[in-house]
Amino acid sequence: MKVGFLGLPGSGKTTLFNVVTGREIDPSEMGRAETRLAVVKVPDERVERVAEVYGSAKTTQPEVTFVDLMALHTGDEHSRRDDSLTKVAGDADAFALVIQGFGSMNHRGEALDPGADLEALLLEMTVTDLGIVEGRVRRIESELKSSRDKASPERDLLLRVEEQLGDGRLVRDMELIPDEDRMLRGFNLLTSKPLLVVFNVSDEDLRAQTCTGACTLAEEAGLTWMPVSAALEQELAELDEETQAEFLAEYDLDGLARERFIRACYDLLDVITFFTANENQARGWTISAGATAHEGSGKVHSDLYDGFIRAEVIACEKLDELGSIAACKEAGCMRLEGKDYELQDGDVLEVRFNR
Ligand SMILES: Nc1nc2c(ncn2[C@@H]2O[C@H](COP(=O)(O)OP(=O)(O)OP(=O)(O)O)[C@@H](O)[C@H]2O)c(=O)[nH]1
Ligand SMILES: [Mg+2]
Repeated sequence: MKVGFLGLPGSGKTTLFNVVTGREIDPSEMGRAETRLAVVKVPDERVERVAEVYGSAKTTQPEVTFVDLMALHTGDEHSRRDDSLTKVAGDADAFALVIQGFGSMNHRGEALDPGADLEALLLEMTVTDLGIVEGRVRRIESELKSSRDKASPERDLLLRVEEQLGDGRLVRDMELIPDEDRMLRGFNLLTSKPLLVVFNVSDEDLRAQTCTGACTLAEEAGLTWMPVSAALEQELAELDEETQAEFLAEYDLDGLARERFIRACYDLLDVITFFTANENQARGWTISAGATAHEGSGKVHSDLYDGFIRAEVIACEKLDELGSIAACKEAGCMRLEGKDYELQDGDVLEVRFNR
């Protein structure tokens, strides 16, 4: 799973990235344009329990990749739009839109207006997508000119996308049939991905768990949002657990920004975790809810995917309760499932496959 951080200049992307990925603060990175990438283990204590039952020598926690992207500049700040952002950001599964809600002025020296910034950011993403779609439509139409066949389902779909974007709506809100969805996926349109709005707010707004003047706007756009204070959390990361707990209690927050953010990404993407284990290693894997045992096996290794016969599946709670594989087999809790079995959160998977 890969989540990209997008935002206007100076909104706090790099600070939040450092908070979420637990990286050291490097002042020379502030305001730098290139993208940074970090893989974060998302500790799931169930991995340890699975390892215990299997006697695994080592454990590997599920991973999420975060990408600190370059700032998006709004319309008049740059002369030429290109698809470079889509190139670096395109393979993200979701975007966190980091909006400045602290201080009294934005990066251009204007009065702070997080709502306007959110609108500007969405508009910029929309315009970027429009550029890609229009370019493709033009190419298809010029190809059609020299061909006898004048029909193109791709062009028809792209024209619908163009209309959606032209109306200021996001591609992810379009109703698409699976074929259309597949056709669009290759374009990696920014507004086709799940979006999480992160308001980087002031102390007062964090206490009130709001972002003055902007939350309703996010809600109207159908977007999930959360308040954080990246600067505060950065300081907090240096302190001991007791002080952190006091802070969370005082602000009535159910976790550090890092935890709340990762949880929100999981919810946004509807992610579940499954496990694999043998005597060498117990490992957690994340996958979209609704994925099949076959798809899960592909996350682990392409050999398992290609040679998939069936999977033995057991809920990790059951494994924990009964204490051994033998006991699980005896109790009949170990199920044989085929390719199309829908993975459940907490499943431990043993794939039988042809080598
Ligand atoms: N008061 C306050 N300042 C913050 C907060 N988050 C970031 N800042 C400050 O805002 C400035 C910009 O923060 P960055 O994290 O570099 O923002 P960015 O979005 O990565 O900026 P660019 O990469 O230049 O677009 C820095 O001076 C930060 O210290 C916050 O929550 N509160
Ligand atoms: Mg930055």
